Amino acid sequence: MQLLANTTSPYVRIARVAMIEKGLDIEPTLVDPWADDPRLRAANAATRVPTLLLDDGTPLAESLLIVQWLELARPAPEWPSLTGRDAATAAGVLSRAGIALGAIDASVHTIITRKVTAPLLFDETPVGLRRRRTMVEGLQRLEALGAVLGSAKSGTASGTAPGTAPGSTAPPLDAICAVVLYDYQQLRYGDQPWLPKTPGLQALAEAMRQRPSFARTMPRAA
Ligand SMILES: N[C@@H](CCC(=O)N[C@@H](CS)C(=O)NCC(=O)O)C(=O)O
Repeated sequence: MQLLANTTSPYVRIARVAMIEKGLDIEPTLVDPWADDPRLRAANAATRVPTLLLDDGTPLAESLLIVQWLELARPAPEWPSLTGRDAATAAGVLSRAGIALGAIDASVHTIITRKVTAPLLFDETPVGLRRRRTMVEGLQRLEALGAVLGSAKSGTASGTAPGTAPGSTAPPLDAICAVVLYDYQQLRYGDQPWLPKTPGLQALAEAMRQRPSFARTMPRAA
């Protein structure tokens, strides 16, 4: 198995955290998607990270499809469930994960568009401001959901008794995505005055760093 990855992508981090929580702690193969790395291009028509090559050579693109495969390849109860073991739990987890993913998409879109619009700053255009609003509102909504994310982080979705300390049990997908969003925002926009203070998310992110899955995948600018 080979994970084609880079050190900054929040999508890569979602896949890596999920893999490590499922016991698949493989060293990523670092590639630069923007340099059209031939290994990435061969495996993924979109030439994007993450791309996971399974042992039989099957390439899996898209972070959430990798998570979907992991749920089947390493199912509960042997492994932690990342999305929940019943439809009602999964609905809550996936709904909250969707808020974080919308903000992650807006965040990455802003960074990528800066590459092509410079020196015009995309951020101040109507679309750029819309993306910023998505980031701000996404963070604020997740912050307001703190208690619910708190129950997710204590392992409710994976069937673990609620009330355990943050970071002490495997987090479901909503907590993974919320923390990936928070840490990516700090890396990319930590100095921006518009970035809202989200002390609940900050505490969750700091607690999750106790886990190797989060500590070893902290985003680093290339
Ligand atoms: N929806 C994809 C997004 C992946 C993605 O956009 N990855 C970026 C890095 S953050 C990339 O490889 N970009 C290269 C490109 O767009 O050409 C996922 O969830 O995996």
